[in-house]
Amino acid sequence: MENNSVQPAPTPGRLSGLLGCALLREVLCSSRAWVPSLLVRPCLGGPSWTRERTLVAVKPDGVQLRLVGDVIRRFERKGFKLVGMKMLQAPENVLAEHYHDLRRKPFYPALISYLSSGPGVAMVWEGPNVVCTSRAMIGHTDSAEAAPGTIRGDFSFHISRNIIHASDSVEGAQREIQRWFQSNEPVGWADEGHRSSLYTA
Ligand code: IDP
Ligand code: MG
Repeated sequence: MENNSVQPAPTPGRLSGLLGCALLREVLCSSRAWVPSLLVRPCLGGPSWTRERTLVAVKPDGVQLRLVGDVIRRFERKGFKLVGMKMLQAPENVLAEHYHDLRRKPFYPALISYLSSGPGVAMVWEGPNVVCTSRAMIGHTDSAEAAPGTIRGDFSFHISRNIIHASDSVEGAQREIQRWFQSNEPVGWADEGHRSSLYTA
């Protein structure tokens, strides 16, 4: 039987596919100014197993739709580690601080009203490249454009009710975790499973 284990050498067509993939990763994860609303942490190059934490929050519409479990399940199945979680009715002043950059947008009053309309669930997730990966998992801000398979793509159809928040940069994640959690609330725990070597490399 033929041995298929050797990868074929890049042909021009295959090379352009690889470049396309690299370009997509660059668009999703680069810090360039032309994609400010996406991600600012490069996924390409650099240390692969940087330990990171990010803030993920199921918004009030996600709680109403009983999606908290689905969100947790997706992040756990991905292999990320849940180190903090609480349900809270977000105070308007903290929401105003959180969305300070959007304060002049026409939708801002409705956004604050929607997010303070009921309880949400704030979580801290830890893992290699968790900031970048969680942005990919939640999908495009505009649910109408979010790909199937992403959380917003699967559970929401409108930008004004897009189910979930995730920090968009490592620095932003640190600020947001401090905003929504006391310093002693996230709990680090030893990972003794098969992924432990990835977290400590
Ligand atoms: P993100 O949540 O994907 O990071 P941002 O641009 O930071 O997107 O916007 C924060 C939130 O503001 C969005 O998740 C969404 O709830 C809301 N939002 C953003 N743009 C619009 C809009 O055009 N109409 C209504 N709500 C919006
Ligand atoms: Mg944002």
